[in-house]
Amino acid sequence: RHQQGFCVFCTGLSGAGKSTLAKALQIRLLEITGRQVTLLDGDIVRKHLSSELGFSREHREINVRRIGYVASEIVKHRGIAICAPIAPYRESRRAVRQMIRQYGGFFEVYVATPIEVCEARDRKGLYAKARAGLIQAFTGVSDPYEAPEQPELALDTSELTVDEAVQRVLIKLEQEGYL
Ligand code: GGZ
Repeated sequence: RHQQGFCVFCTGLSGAGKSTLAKALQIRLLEITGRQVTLLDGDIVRKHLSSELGFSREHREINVRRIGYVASEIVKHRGIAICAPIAPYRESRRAVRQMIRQYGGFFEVYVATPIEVCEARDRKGLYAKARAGLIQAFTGVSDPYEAPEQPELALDTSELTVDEAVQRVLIKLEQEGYL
């Protein structure tokens, strides 16, 4: 069967649950399709591909476009890519969408967990540091996050289990003919 490549692009605040969703989705997609799934997680990409970049608007946009470029190469070759950066700017998400759409499917998943929940979780203690002024330009605290206006899917992980969230993504992919 003719298989198209596609990209699931998760965007949302730090601590929203992007990585958790992305990892669970990676496993499920491998189980269902038997195809390899490449995960481009925010912190891993920063380590290997964007280690010289900080968190200014300019640097975030460069980082997100790099992720988009790698994902577009994967999709071009009929692969499956899952991206999970914060990607706070609409403009760079739009650019990534455009890059990928010429080769295959693009699914923007807004991981819309309220900041109060992200901050209460504060799994890495970053919100506390940001509030204390120890981290500057922290998304949602002292730096913007432009919420997606028309994502393919919006999920509030404070109201869903990981499995339920994964299931929602899978249903969407199936409806669009990618599974
Ligand atoms: C936001 C920051 C910052 C600032 C460090 N603002 O929850 P984490 O820790 O593991 O994931 C966050 C990660 C964000 O990197 P991304 O590449 O996803 O961001 S972007 O798409 O905007 O380029 C967080 C950590 O890095 N972190 N400082 N100031 N997040």
